[in-house]
Amino acid sequence: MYKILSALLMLSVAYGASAQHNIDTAAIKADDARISQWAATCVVERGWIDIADKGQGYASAGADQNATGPLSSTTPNIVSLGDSGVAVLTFAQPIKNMAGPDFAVFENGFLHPTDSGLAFLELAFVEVSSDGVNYVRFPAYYNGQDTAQVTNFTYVKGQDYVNLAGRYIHGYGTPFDLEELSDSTAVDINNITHVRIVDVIGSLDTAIGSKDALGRMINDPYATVFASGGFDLTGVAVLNATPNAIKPADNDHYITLSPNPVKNTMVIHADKLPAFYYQIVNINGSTVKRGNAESGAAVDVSALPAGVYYCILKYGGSKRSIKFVKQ
Ligand SMILES: [Ca+2]
Ligand SMILES: [Ca+2]
Repeated sequence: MYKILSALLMLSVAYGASAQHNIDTAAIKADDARISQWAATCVVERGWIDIADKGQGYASAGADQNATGPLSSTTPNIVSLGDSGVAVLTFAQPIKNMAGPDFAVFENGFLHPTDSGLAFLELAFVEVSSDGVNYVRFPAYYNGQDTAQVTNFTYVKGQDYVNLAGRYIHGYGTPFDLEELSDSTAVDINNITHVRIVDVIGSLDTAIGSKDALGRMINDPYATVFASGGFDLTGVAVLNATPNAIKPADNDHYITLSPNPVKNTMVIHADKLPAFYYQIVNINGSTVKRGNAESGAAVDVSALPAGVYYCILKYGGSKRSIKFVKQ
């Protein structure tokens, strides 16, 4: 206990007060109304208690099935991955790329006792596959300091970790948007069958540590010499921002938005459709505007905050989603 308290004191001096709370609007709460399913199966290949001292064996806390089904509402139900450990999860229904984030990964991090801008977090890479063989990793970025090793007593800022699971505390999932992988030919982002979670080896030693998408060392707690070392997976939730699957592009109904990016007024061109219903959804999956329209309709978007949106058009039982940027 003394050790923990002195570590806290040291850290609060080093970091000072943090303005931004660990939990922001992008975090996915475990009871989010958009959650349509949780992982059905989980198989873990445990990593090392300490990758630099393999004689200590593998992490062993928790059981694989602790990561399936909804999050436990009481104590975190974990399975620990250990250094470089891997979890592969499958789902009753394939995950599709819908408007906004498509799934969220939960870990058991916790807040600093007095500074809600800091938290103890353990991070993991996230990869997806459409066949269980070929995986594509979400590009991960670490923007924090890389001079002092983050240890088992260090609290960090979650916003320094981008596209890394575990960036939020227990009960709040890190969102992942398949749209970000739309250029990848190795997976079908409308048919994701497997999600793979890979523990970040937090060591700043370039010989053993994990690197981000730009080749930078990721500073994550190391060494964590326990049976519960490494990323502690608690669950993976699939989000379903809109009730039905969006059909792939339909050549019979060529639809465009202009201008894109847009400042004030956006025109929806859909010459081959007599009429349609449109819905503008923000990156969090919330509908910000909707209505019935015909091709050439001008939609006033001047009041929307700048950012990425999706315009969803529904017609004759079909649906089409087009991304646009509001300036
Ligand atoms: Ca998406
Ligand atoms: Ca780790």
